[in-house]
This record gives sequence, structure tokens and C-alpha cells, in this order.
Amino acid sequence: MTSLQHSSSTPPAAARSFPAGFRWGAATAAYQIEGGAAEDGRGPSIWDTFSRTPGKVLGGDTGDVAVDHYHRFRDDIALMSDLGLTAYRFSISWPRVQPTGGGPLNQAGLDFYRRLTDGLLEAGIEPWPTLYHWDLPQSLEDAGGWPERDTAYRFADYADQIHAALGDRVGQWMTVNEPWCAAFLGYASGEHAPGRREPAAALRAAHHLMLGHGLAVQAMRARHPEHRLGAAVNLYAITPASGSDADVDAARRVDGMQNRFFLDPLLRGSYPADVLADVAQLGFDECVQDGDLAIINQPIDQLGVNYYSRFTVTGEASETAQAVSSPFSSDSPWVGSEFVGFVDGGRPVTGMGWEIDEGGLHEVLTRLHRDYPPVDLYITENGAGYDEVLNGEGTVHDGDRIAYIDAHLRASHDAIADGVPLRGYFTWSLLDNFEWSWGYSKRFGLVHVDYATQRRVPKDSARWYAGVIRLGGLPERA
Ligand code: IFM
Repeated sequence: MTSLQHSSSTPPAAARSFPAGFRWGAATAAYQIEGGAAEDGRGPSIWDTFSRTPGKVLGGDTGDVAVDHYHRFRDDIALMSDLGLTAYRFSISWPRVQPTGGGPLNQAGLDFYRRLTDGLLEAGIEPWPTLYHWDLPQSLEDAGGWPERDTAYRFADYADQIHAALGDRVGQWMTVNEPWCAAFLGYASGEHAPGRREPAAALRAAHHLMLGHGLAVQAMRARHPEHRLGAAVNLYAITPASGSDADVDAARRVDGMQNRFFLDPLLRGSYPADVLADVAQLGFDECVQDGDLAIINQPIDQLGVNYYSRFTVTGEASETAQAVSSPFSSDSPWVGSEFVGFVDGGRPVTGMGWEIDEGGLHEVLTRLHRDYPPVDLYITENGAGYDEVLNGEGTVHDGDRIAYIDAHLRASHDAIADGVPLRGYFTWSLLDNFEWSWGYSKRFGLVHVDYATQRRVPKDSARWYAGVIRLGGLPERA
């Protein structure tokens, strides 16, 4: 019996129980937790370069040490066991296993993932690796990065080699995480590595990320047809600020670029015609070669949905119409030449300033089920970030996070009741970690990490989530 488990042997029945086999997980990503940036032959990534560039990351924070998961992974697996997780989503650091983005794998880096996956399996926790969570080897960026077609082929080669090495013990694979962020935050707004502000290049990056996904799925499918393969996309619920033509069209454009630009090629094998028209002046068509869409539209077994918030969108410029903690800026040419702004939707927000709307998750899930070919769905990220400190008792009473996850789990349960094939839920995140351009200022973990000592302390949400997992669902609200 562990500190996070209850002592009674038979939990009460959950009023909202999830189906048998539902995966209860938590998610992390390599650069955000591993540290060990210069160890065992790991090569530099675009995030090493970006975070060391003054002014790019709050407080000048880097992932050099992060939460030292590279050395503490066994303790972290013990924490997962305490929580009762049945699955753990993590990412493989491309530069750790293939330091320059080409050639044979780095044995020491690979061994780390062997030890990690073996440790998870010994603990009865299913490993869910993601192959790309934004840490592109710097050498590949030096050669042009994701806007270059060759990067997709380099990614497929890396995926193929990792799959050959770990496919005997890992049967669930996600290719790319949130290609929208990698492409548009990395190459259009420049808020993420590599920090470029080239909208046309961002569109090419998006296409090549998806092409890389398709090529990787082909390679992995050929080796182990029984493996379950997919990608994780970040989807938003989008509402026009009013019924005006300008607002409705702005919502269409944002939905097109944020959601459909990824869902349509992945699940239908075509780009949305309206988005192509919106970005026509950027010459996107030129990078799409014959056969690419068929490669991108490989049959997949599962789609990962990362959901955090809803955007309320306007097409009418005003003083209040501005980006509300969103990566879009009012003059983003990549959502078309017309104005697009974000307005306050009047909902409570998390510590990131992101509006909390669990109804949006239900909307996203039911839309996928209704409008796209059938595919198993997993919520591969969902959670809330706050500025948190340990209290006088040495813990964190994170009732806001509990309320957030509880509400989103209830919305997920409703979606299942509505027929959505939702098979699992991974909260973001297991541990507090490096929140990209926010550095260590925002905490998403179920487990608090003291960055000076690396001491881990489960928050109230960890105890609460362990109870949900043990119950297999949620009690009816009091
Ligand atoms: O921390 C990130 C994660 O890496 C990708 N999805 C959103 C999370 C919270 O911002």
C-alpha cells in the first residue's frame, strides 16, 4: 500500500465509471523533464539553442537539468505506480538517440529508453512513447529544419530505427505531438524554437511534419502490423464572438488553420479547400507533391487529442480584440489576410490565462466522431498550469486543478455515452516541468518539484487522481 492509495480493499462503485480497459495515464515530454542535456552523447536540439538565446525563455531558463528525470526515472516510475497509472506517455529525445539527426543510433541514449520502458513494464504501466515532441536535432535545423522536405525523411529514418530497437517491448506509438505548435509557434510566431518568423516556411513545416508522420507509420506498420500507431494533435473549440459575417468568417479561418489543416490530411487525405484559399498567397501548394496526401493519410489506429481551451474569435479589429494568451497575433498572415482577433469569452481562466471550458472538449470529441472516419480517440493531454508554491504544510492544495480535471473527465464520460470511441485519458502532466517559453514559472504537474533540490511532493490532485483511477471513474457530484 502506498501513500497515494486508500486503505480499504474494495472501492465503492463509480457512478460515472469508464469502460473496462480505459487507459488512465499522465504525460510528459523529453526536453521538459529529462535534463542530462550533455550526457551520454546527446546532441544539441533546437530547444537547447533557443533557450540559451537571451530573451527567448522567461528567466533565461533552460532544459539543461529540467527535473533530472534522466537520472531519477526509477523514482518517477515509483510515483506513477503510487498513482495507479495504467499508461505513461513520454517522448523520445531525437537528439539523445540520434545526435545529428542521421546515421546509426547512439547506444547510450537508446539504453536510457530501454531502461525506462523496461521499468514501466515491470511496474505494469504501458509505455506510450511519442517520437517527436519538438526537440529537433540542431544539425537538422542548420540544414533548414522542418520547412525542408528532407527533414520528413530524416524523421522517418529515426522512427524506423527506434521502432526496430524498442518494438519488441513497446506496442503503442505516437509519431508527432502537436504539429501545429511545432510548425506555427516555431516558424511563424517565433515564440518557440527555432524562433523563426516566416509564415510560408511554417506552412511547409506543417506539411513536412505530417509527411514525416505518414512515412514513419508506413515504416513501423511494415515491421509490426499489430502495433497501434497514431499522432497527437492539439485541438480547440472555436466560437465566433458574434453572429456577424466577419466574426463567423474569422472563426472559420482559425478553426481551419488550427484544427482542420491537420485533421483533414491525416484522416481524410486532403487539405481543406477554404484554408488553401486563405493561404494561397504563401505558395503552400508548391511543397505538396503527388502522393504526399496518400502517405499522410495512412490508416492509423488512434488519434491523440490534446485539449486545453476554447477560443472566442472576432474578425473585427478593436482595442479588446487581441490575442488572449494565444499564439495567434492579430496580423498573422497565415490565417489569411483579414484581421483575426481573440476576445475574452467570459470564462474563468487557469494560471496560463487559458479559458476553462470542458464543454469544448465534448464538442471537439463529438465533432471528430461525427465528421471524420472512425478512429479510436485518446485524450493525450489535458490539464491546468498555475504558479504554485509549497504551503506551510509542505504540500500543494491544488483544488483548481482537481476541479479542472474532474470537469474534463465528466465531459469525456458524456462523450463516451454519446458514442465517441474514447479509450483513454492522459493528464498533462505527471511532474512540474519546463513549460517552454514560460520556463519553470508555470506548473502543470500532479507532483510538485522543487527545482533546487529535485524533491518530488505529490499535490492534492495526485491523491485525487489516484482515487479516480482506483474507482475506475468519478462519483456523482455531491
Ligand atoms: O507543456 C505543453 C506540452 O509540451 C504540449 N502541450 C501543451 C502543454 C502545456 O502548455
